[in-house]
This record gives sequence, C-alpha cells and structure tokens, in this order.
Amino acid sequence: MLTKDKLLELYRGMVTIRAFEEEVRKMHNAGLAPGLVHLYSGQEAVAVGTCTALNSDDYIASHHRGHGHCIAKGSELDRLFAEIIGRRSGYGMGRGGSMHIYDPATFNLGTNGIVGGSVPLATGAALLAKLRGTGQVAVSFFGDGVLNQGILFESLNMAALWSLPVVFICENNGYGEFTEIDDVTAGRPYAKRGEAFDIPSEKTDGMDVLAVHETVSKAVTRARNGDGPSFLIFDTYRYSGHHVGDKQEYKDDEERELWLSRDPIPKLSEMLVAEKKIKQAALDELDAEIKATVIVAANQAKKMPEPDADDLTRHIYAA
Ligand SMILES: Cc1ncc(C[n+]2csc(CCOP(=O)(O)OP(=O)(O)O)c2C)c(N)n1
Repeated sequence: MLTKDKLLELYRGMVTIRAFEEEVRKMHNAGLAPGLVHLYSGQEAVAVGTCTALNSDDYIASHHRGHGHCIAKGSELDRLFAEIIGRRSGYGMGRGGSMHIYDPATFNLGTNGIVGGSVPLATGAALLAKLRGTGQVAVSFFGDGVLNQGILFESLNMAALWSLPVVFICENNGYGEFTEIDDVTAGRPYAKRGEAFDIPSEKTDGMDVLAVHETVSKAVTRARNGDGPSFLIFDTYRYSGHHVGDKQEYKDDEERELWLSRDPIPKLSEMLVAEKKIKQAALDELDAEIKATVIVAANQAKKMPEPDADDLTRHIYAA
C-alpha cells in the first residue's frame, strides 16, 4: 500500500492537470492559443499513475493530448502555458505550441502531433539506455488510434527481439477523433497485439490511479531488471471534445454520465477520506491552493513576451 504522502502526491498531480487544462481551455477560447488544442481532462490517472512510478531520469514520449504527461513528469507550469500561447520563455521558445513541447530536463521526448510518433521515439530511447547500460526505462504514451498503425508493430517487434526496457501505454479513451475505436478496430482484446510478440500485456482500469500505478510499477521493474517490454492498455475517457471547440455530438448523455461517475479525482479523494482519515475540508483547501498556483502560472505566462522575428530561424540550421 502506498504511503499517505505518496497518495497525496497522486491527488495533487491529478488536480493540477485538471486545473491546468481548464486554464488552457480559457486561453484558447480567448484566442491566445493558436492552432488546435487537445485537452487531457478525464485521463489524469494514466499520466499521474505512470509518472509517479518512474525515476526522474526515465524517458517519456507523449502524444498530441500531452499536457498532462508534461506536468506529471515535472515540467514547470508557467513555461508550459508560455509554450501553448506562443511566448518566448516556453519550452520551444513559443514556436512549437501544445503539440511540440520538449523538455530534456525531465527526460520528456515531447508531445507529438504525429499520431504514433511516441512509439518509435520511446523504443529508440530504450535502445540507447540498454546500449549505454544506464538502467533507464522509457515509456511511450499513445492513443487507441495507434492500435492499427504499422509503426506500433515494428516497434513491438524490435522491443521484444532486443528485450528493450520500454513500457508501451495505450490510453484507450474510446475514440479516435470523432470515430468510436471499436468501429474501426479488429483483433480483441486489444492486449493481444502485445501478446503476439510474447510481450507481457494487460488491460487495466485507467480511471483508477492506484491500479495504473501498480500495473506500471510492475512493468517498470521488469524493464529495469532486463526482462524487456510490457504492453499496457488503460481504459479511460476524455471529458472534452477531440479538441477545444468540438461539440461532441457523437457522444450520448448516458455514456458521459457513466464516465463522469468514474472520475479518478473524486474516486481518490473518497478513498483518502474513508481510509486515510483526511478531512474533506483539508482536500478542499488543497484544491483551492493548487488552482491558485495554476492561475498564477497562467497569468505569468500571459505577461511573457512573444518571440522575436530572429527567433524563427534559431535551432533550425547548424551554424
Ligand atoms: C500520422 C497521423 N495520422 C493522422 C493524424 C490526424 N489525427 C490527429 S489526432 C487523431 C486521432 C488520434 O486518436 P487517438 O490516438 O485515439 O488519440 P485521442 O485523440 O483519442 O487521444 C488523428 C487521426 C495525425 N496527426 N497523424
């Protein structure tokens, strides 16, 4: 069983991501965040349960819905906001935006606009770790839309063949853009894709942060001990549209209600109150403190300058 402090760390992480995404929504609606923005609200348990099972120098590779992964791995909130709204102090000097946040200090290989892009990146990082003998592990986060992509099978093959320290994590939120994943995907259960390569594979409740943490911890131990990759499917749900502005007319109320009743944040707070004797009032206070911190970071980012015209060509060509 996790300590009370660790449980509070999980809670804090999820509430931070939820609050961050609400601020991003507001920024986008105010016209501050250019391009498409994909929110992670609802899926927090996957990012937090996973990243709290990693060492700070383990690699992660994220996807287009990736703010939550960056936060869970330890990126700074003001610099994340700054990148999303195109400010110079952002992780890519404000030139990449939401889908191109790369943070080497937290061993984050980046959010990624290429669906499936995180899979070979993490596999490559795991190969590097193995060749160098560093003991690092790499995690690839990807959506269910990747289950039918060739790059997944190529990477699973290599990872299994070379026994690489990589954990493949599919966040199955039920939809690829506006299409139900079950309507376009053969071969069930989906964990069979990993089993085909003799990779330990399992499906877990992605709305339960403790279950995610436990499943990933086992996979990370296997990887660090030299026992190779794991393939994990976490069933989860996005509370927002595919991107901010999507009206989600393809979802019905019954489905939405069901998944709202499984919200990972109240689920953990109820457990903290019932089993750890933490007072609800103390959690409410913590929520307010976290939201205030997130708002301060958002306001700081808004005050930051935009890049100069000269910055456009920086880091693109070798001198
Ligand atoms: C290689 C590639 N193909 C198509 C797209 C367009 N696209 C962007 S997001 C998306 C859906 C991805 O669905 P999923 O992987 O389930 O992630 P989710 O959005 O549900 O989190 C698609 C098809 C893309 N960005 N990259």
